[in-house]
Amino acid sequence: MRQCPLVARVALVVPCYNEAERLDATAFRHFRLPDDEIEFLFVNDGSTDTTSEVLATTGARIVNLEKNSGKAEAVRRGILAALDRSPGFVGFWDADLATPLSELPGFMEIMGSRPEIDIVFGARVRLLGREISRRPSRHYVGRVGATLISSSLGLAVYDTQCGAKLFRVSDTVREVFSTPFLSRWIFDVEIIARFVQLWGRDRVARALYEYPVTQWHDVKGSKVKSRDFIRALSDLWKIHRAYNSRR
Ligand SMILES: Nc1nc2c(ncn2[C@@H]2O[C@H](COP(=O)(O)OP(=O)(O)O)[C@@H](O)[C@H]2O)c(=O)[nH]1
Ligand SMILES: [Mg+2]
Repeated sequence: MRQCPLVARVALVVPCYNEAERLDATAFRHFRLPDDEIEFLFVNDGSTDTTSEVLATTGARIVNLEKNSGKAEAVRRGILAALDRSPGFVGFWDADLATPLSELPGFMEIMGSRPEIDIVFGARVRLLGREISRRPSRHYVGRVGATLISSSLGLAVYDTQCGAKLFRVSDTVREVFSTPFLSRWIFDVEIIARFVQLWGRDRVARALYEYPVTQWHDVKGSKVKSRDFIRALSDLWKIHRAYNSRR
């Protein structure tokens, strides 16, 4: 049951790099939360296609980055812009809606009923009765990566790479997003590493909730290539060194 009766304001950042073909502007324009207010903030990350025209039809706030800076920086800049208007919750969501927006009320349900939870990460767990369809190659590579990530962080996190995440706004969130990330590929891991640095591992383990989404599907046109797995491994090592040595 929801503990806080007030209507919350939620700002969701959507990073977009050449998304003209994939972006479903209508889905974003019509989406409403049942109990809360939602504001989308699109970050056009130096797209070279007609993304800016498509984004204009959403009627939402747009942050334009002059040159392509990568998802990590696009999300970070979007979150900082969103925080300017003091929402209660900020998050980010992949433009291809691989996680449909219909999952967001479930994230808010957790935030509303569990005040000790400050971070909700979507998790792609393939269970019967759910619609989680992921290419087998991406699934297995992803599971190897997830296992390495979890042992590097020292946290039993199952899936750091689902593109659907929500945070309860606090000074810690402002600090986590205040400076550029080292990693272009797995900044989601770095987000956790920053929370661990500020709060300690035990508190993060109590404040982070992995929400098993009921629907998730691979959307064609992914910009992630196989060689990015190697880059992700090297980023994981970079994050491990940078944040573990400072702890
Ligand atoms: N800003 C920015 N976003 C990107 C870039 N590459 C991918 N994205 C965004 O990150 C999200 C996920 O990208 P996608 O290619 O679907 O990756 P995948 O789902 O992990 O295979 C989408 O919202 C993309 O627009 C990039 O270079 N810059
Ligand atoms: Mg995708």
